[in-house]
Amino acid sequence: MRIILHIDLDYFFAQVEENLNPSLKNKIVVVCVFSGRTKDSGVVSTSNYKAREYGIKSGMPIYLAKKILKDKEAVFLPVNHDLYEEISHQIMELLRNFADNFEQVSIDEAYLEITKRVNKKFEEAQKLAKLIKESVFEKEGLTCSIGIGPNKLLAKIGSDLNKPNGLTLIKSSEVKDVLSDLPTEKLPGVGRKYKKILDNEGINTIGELAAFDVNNLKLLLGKKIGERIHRASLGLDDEPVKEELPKQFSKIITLKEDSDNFDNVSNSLNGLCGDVWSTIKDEGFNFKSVGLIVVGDDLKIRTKSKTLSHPIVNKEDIIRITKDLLKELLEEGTNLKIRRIGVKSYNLVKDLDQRSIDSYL
Ligand code: TTP
Ligand code: MG
Repeated sequence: MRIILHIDLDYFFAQVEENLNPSLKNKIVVVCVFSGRTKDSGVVSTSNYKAREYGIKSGMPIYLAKKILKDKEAVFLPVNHDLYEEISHQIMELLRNFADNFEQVSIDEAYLEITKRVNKKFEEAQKLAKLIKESVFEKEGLTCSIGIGPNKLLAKIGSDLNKPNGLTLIKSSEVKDVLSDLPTEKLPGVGRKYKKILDNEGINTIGELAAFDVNNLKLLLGKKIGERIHRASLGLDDEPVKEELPKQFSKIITLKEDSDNFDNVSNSLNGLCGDVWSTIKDEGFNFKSVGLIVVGDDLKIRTKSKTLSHPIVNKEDIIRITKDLLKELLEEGTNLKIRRIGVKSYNLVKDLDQRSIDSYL
């Protein structure tokens, strides 16, 4: 038997903004990714729970959110990604210390296997989860929601059930009671595509999914996915909690204006390379490959990359390489007008030297 926690910070970006400026706490707050093209182009990144009462959601166009909230006193803020990354990093390092095994899954989410630490006892796990919530609040002033279960699946479902500031335990014996009436899309792995297929079959709840013949489900969704979703509907999941090395780091921006001029475009590479470089160094990696990503005004994506035989050791090298790649791309003479440009680094290796130095500090 395993005991696993899933931790998800509540309205993360918006909660950070509220902490930064406490006068926002009673207001409707919408954090936006402004694309910079026109005043309101872009999408909602996230919003606080007051905004959600009006149906404001991640991914919604900003103009639509503004329309819905036009008679309300709402605050629209631009994302401050560096700040959220930094706070996320601090919290993840804190959480890691509470786990036997740790796996970060997104900027504000992680799984902690705590089986050994709590002697396989759910009551102990609840105490530890409370302690974790207190520690995160004390250190960063943020609330989170925690799900506890015998596997990742039930922990994840649990963390979502009583948001915000929730703490929810789902034991195997409670699966039927807790899951049966939930809509199928609450099951991790059932995205929009599969939900549609299930809806067509009249399967709307997880209980109905669990009662559906597994062989017919495999015919509908494919063998592997059908099997996995059937098991999930019964609360079963064997996925281990394990830390994965990231495969790449990248950053992409939209230019203020489409351009085919090398000087105009290459200027933005200094900042992009600087950002990718500092993220990688902060995370303790080296890398051997650099890629340039370009989206044209035709919205087609073009990439060019270079792999070296040894890790890249200074920021100027990545700037020089991406500028060379940009030059090559523009010289290919395809009338390319660049709309978005990005830099990625991959073929990562752990920067052991840096880690060992850090650990002595
Ligand atoms: P989520 O955990 O999905 O959302 P949340 O933390 O804002 O709210 P909840 O209380 O429901 O957990 O995502 C974490 C952050 O990731 C979120 O604060 C902003 C960012 N994000 C986007 O920028 N775009 C998106 O479409 C989503 C879903 C999240
Ligand atoms: Mg969250």
